[in-house]
Amino acid sequence: MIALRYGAGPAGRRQDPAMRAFRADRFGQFVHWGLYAIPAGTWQGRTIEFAAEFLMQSANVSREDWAALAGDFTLEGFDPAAWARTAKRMGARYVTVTTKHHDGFCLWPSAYSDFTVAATPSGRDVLGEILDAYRAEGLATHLYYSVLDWHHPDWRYAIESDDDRVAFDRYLDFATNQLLELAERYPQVRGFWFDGTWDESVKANGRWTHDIERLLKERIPGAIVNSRLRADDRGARHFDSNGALMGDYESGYERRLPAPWDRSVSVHDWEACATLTQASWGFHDSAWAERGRKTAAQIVEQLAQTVSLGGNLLLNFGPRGDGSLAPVEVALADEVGAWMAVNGEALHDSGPAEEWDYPGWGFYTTPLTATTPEGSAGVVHAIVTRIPVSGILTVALPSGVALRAVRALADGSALPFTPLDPHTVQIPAPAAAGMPTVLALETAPADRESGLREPNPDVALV
Ligand code: JFZ
Repeated sequence: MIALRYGAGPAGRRQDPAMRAFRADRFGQFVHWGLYAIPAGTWQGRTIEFAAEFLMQSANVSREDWAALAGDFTLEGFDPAAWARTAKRMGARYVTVTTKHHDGFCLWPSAYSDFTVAATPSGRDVLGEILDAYRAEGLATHLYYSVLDWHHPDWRYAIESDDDRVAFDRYLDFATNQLLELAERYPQVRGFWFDGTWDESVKANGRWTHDIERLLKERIPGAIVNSRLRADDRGARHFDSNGALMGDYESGYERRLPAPWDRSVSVHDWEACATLTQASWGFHDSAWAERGRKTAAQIVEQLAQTVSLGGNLLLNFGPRGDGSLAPVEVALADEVGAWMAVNGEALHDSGPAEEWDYPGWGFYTTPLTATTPEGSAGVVHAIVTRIPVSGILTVALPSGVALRAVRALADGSALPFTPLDPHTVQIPAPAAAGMPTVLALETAPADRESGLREPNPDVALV
């Protein structure tokens, strides 16, 4: 054990009500909205095939030219109630909103910056309106904050001189002030999602990442903070130099997921984030961004994979420059939502079905409350995402578990199944329907000694 002052706390996995609620929510909406939504990936006629929120950097735009976009932030189509209803219909239970992205523009009228919504034509507290709208729909709210800041003169990528150190200390004070300001203005938020913390300057300030997490939790008891904020005394990120997770949940899975069979991730809480387009978080108005746009079936499959491994999925939306959602994103949300309305029970309030091995044709989940010390009892949901060519779903039952019934979650109808031996069952695969099918596997404890075992001594038995 390396002695660390700014490493992980001793507490381990949180079990308080806020954390349990976050864990049970499983599905959140990420919202990336800022000035970058106005040029939407194109600067002076040149479309840059890179994330829209990076355009200031990728198109080499000066601070002044970028700041001038604030004059076009007119909110003509801004309807946060419509965003919130869309998220709710989709089945998202919380939202994480960008308060300030790398370009430094603040969606709230911060007293510590002149580059905020206060300097736009409406002058409105856009962030406050968004948070109110989501809360009115019953969704929990989290705040995204980029520590990296291309606008602030004191930001440094690395500390290479005393001047850098003095400037960056001023920068960290500024960030502290802004974060405490956010906590004071929006005390109902459930958590903070930090980003832009990968540079040497931040890694050399593990103490700040440690202290700001503590401060925010003092101001908002129960606040949930992602691991991406954190660095330890030695600059280790996410996990401290002893391998312990910092922050409340791991947030490193970005546009990728752990392998379906990799149960090791479920030892801690985690949240993956995903784009709807191939690779842009902010609205990118181009054929490039449309390439690889995800379908509802892909989203549901990712969500099922995530929940089966004990994680949450934060699915990103990039509202347009006028503040309206792109119709294609609303349509996607509604398609996912139509499926979730029928099958969401298999994902919300659910987690890994421990001891049920990855079957290859889909994912197993079980209600969080149904997990007993002996393993899962009651019901296991099988989310069928890949129908075998054979038309047969083979289910390997954990030892001590018997299958009583198989039902289609959608209509409750009972499906036939054939026990092959006490540990293996075959179910006729559902017909391809364009979207995953959920089967509710109703289980009961089995007599562990019952049933004949394979007599061949060359077969390894477990
Ligand atoms: C960051 C941002 O730069 C991006 O604009 C967006 O906000 C996203 C959610 O977060 O992008 C990252 C951060 C981390 C990785 C990749 C992109 N990563 O760890 O692979």
